[in-house]
Amino acid sequence: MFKKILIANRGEIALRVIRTCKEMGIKTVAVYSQADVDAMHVRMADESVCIGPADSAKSYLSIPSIISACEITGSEAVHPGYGFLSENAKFAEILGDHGIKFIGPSVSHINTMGDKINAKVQMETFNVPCVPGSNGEVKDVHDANIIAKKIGYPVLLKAASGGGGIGMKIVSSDDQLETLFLQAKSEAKKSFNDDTMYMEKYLEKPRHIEIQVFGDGKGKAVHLGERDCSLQRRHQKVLEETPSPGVNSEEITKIGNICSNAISKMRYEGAGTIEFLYEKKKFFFIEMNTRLQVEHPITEAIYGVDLVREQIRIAYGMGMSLSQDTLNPKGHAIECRINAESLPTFLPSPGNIKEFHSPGGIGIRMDSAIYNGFMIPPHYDSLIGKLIVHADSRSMAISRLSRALDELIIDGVHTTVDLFKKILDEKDFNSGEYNIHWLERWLADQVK
Ligand code: MV4
Repeated sequence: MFKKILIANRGEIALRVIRTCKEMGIKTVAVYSQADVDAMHVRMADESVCIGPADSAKSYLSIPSIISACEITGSEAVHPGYGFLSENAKFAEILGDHGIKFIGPSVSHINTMGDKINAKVQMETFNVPCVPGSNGEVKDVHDANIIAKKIGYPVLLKAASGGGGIGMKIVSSDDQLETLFLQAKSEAKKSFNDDTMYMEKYLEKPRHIEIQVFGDGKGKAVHLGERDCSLQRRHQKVLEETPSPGVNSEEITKIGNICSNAISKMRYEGAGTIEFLYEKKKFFFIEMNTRLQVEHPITEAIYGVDLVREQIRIAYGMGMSLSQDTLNPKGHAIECRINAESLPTFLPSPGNIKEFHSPGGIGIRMDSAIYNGFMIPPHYDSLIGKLIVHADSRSMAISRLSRALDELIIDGVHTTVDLFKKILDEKDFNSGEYNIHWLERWLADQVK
């Protein structure tokens, strides 16, 4: 087994990976920017290396700095976490060139799934249901007109190098098409330095359901059920849960097996998430993520697995310890992403944590890297903790979550904790009848 792993990330996910490494007897190296000198992941790691100034571009996104930290410490592998360089094929490739194992899928799979057009082509070859669309690039306005007429309005323009909603444009009629197509193309060029566009039928009221998959890189693959991520604000997930209250287990088994079959045929290595929209009892593939997701703990809760442990084992070349016939989900899990943001504006609220008390008790997990006296830096995303609850049923998970939120104390900065207390009281949330638009509409009603 690896003797030393470098975690190329910060905050709660760095801590989360360090915890599993320690349990596996693996030494850990933390990297940190000058703004993270007092961060908990630095304190928890066996060794730490300052890799640059607060600016991510010169620290957490600096491939040379991270490679140097690997060389200095003799790290044999790198866990990238999520965000930062976790889906950067160049980073994975350069690590490989230096004989350092990137804990994740192959460079070619990262590249394929990073191009949303190629991702769809790949999934279609394995009969994964996709959103009807252009089946490839939409080259110009003339092309766009023909394809939109074939698909039928409303259509959605998307950037091939996009993801997470950046660069998307909804087109409701052909008189809007030319303007929006040219706008989308120039925004994509600016954001991704790639203006390749594609088009899909716009699904009006879907749920966002993602399937967790895992492969050994040699043809073995499993799925670990779904996560319902429909409660989003401006393409930022706010609350996730599993099982989804809007999909029955037979449908999940069916789509899960389609996904694990695709992963097997691809010889995909490691953890992956296949994202779908779900509408009128049908799944439509939109994207695949080749990283461990923020919301992975709810899957770990109901399956009783440690996905980071599995990632490290596979990266080291050990066989899959996961097998579909022993993966049996139990109960219901919900995750709240707690941000240092003030309500109702959601403006970031960095500052000093005067008091932090984490909830406890049966079925409670709090993944966070804050502590009493910690100064939340303004340079990074505002996620300061993930509260995950697990219980035998959805209604019990909701009441456990309500109790845990009441116990949670974070004083000194504004947080989004109160948002969750209100959501839990909502009829639509309790009935599970929500789609990807519900939260933003509900928030708009709150400020009327
Ligand atoms: C869509 C869609 C409707 N129809 N594609 C948003 C980010 C990226 N994951 C894809 N997204 C969407 N793609 C078609 N053909 C609606 C969205 C979307 C969305 C998807 C999931 C969760 C929240 C969302 C919020 C706005 C739009």
